Amino acid sequence: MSRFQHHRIRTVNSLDGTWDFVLLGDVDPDSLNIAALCYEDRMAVPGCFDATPKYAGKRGLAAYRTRVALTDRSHYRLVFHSVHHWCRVFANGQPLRDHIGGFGRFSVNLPSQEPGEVEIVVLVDNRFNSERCPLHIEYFDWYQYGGITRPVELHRLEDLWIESCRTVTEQIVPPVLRVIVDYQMVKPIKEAALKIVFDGRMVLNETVTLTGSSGQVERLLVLPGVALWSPETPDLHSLEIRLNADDLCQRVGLRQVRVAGQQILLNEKPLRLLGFNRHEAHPQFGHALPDQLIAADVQQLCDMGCNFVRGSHYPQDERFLELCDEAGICVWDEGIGWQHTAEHLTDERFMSAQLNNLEEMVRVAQSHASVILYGILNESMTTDPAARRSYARLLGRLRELDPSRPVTFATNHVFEDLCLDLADVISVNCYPGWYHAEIEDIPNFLDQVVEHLDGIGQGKKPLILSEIGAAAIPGWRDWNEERWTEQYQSRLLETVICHLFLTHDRFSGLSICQFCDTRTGGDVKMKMVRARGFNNKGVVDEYRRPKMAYETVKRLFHEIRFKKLR
Ligand code: ADA
Repeated sequence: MSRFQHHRIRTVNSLDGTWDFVLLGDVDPDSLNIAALCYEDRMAVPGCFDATPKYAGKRGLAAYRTRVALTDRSHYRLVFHSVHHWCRVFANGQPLRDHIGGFGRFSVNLPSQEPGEVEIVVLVDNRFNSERCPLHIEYFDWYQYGGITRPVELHRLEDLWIESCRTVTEQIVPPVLRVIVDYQMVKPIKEAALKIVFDGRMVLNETVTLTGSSGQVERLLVLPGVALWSPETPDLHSLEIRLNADDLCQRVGLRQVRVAGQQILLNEKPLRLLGFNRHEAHPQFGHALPDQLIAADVQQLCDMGCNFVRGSHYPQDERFLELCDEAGICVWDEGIGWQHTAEHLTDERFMSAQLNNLEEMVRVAQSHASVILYGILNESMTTDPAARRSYARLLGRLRELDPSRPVTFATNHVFEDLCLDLADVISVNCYPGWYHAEIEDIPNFLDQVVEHLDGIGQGKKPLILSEIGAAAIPGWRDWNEERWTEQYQSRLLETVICHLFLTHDRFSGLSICQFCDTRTGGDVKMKMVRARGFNNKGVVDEYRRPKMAYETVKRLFHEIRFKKLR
């Protein structure tokens, strides 16, 4: 699925292409006879059926079908990089697993069978149903498309295979890399040959003892002279793991990220993060962005001088993370969430879906140098004492899954928030100059945020302005330069950037809301404040055509990053 090849030995077949398709509508998946389905249409995979003209805006249960050829009696596994919102996977009519939530990678092992053709059916449900899929709720301020939205692969597995590999830079001088290999097996194997090849050179070749049907092998690699990764010099190295007849190839950027006082340090140097909130959305592709568009987004981000993206508000596509690794763009990867109530946060079904979503996010993000920060639950009810336990639980789980990256959450009520002490980095969303006050009031408002944090004892942590912005209708320029004009948006962002980075030095980062315009979901009330049915706070429109603010941000980010102006 990626530009980078993850397996040289293991056979991986892409199942992307055009699958049989039928939109069944308001049907209960449990009462469906899938053998009787009649596939009257074809649909692209990856793709969002409700972003195509024929099915635009439609919600319901859909069925996708394809056939795969199994060439021998090995073990086979389907890997789905994301399906929205809920799905059930069948092989030859047999249900194999359900999955909750889009934007997450999951796999399905096929039952062992004779070589031959297997019919794969995926029931996909893009309706809002909190019983079945509590992660996707109708009121979110982005349109939640349905379909098989990221690539699908068929993996042929040996009796023993590498499940995943996590790398952690333990030390930077000289560089020391911890390599943690998770394996699984289907037949008892006591010993295996483990080989590690780094930048084409064999650095480890030994026999390892294996226990149980799954386990972990951990080794430290001392790598003197190996160049480190940073936004300025995004050096990547190849790491190839071989365990008996299976392999996994990754690209590794050696870098350490940690929080020290008010700073986020990357390789012990303070980061100043300049960038955007980015949605994976496009009117024609929905969430299923094609390679060309993902690459074009990265081009535009680089052109503006960005070194930071907040993945708003869900885990980003691995193809995007790979390009960020290459481009030196730091990423805040975030679990799915948008303005959850205390009721959600205290609902065990919601919490367990969240925990699963975070696990899936970390499994993908952990091997990407670009991911420097994890976030949860955008703008949820952190003013309610009942939320604290859930925040502590989710942030705690993230730290357990990956202790090498700091954790945060974006609050939209910083002055009343009860959970700030739980985060490593304080992240504040606010809209002075847009939803309240005027552009001239922005510096004072931001100073009040800083004072407040100092006052409540949270001033000794790094601070990110995780959202701020103004909507501009693409092409709308007007003499009065009022709200909704391109001029107003440009002036607001100029005021913010100058105050944060040319006048002050308190903020570690800024992610402007937002990179591109996005179709909104939500109710009538939401649609009434979203002209065209879009959140228009992008500096490029939904087709990525630049607005006036694009040039303004570009000029300022370049001055700050490359001319080192203060
Ligand atoms: C919130 C939210 C964003 C967006 C923004 C806005 O801060 O986190 O997703 O909806 O508001 O544009 O109002």
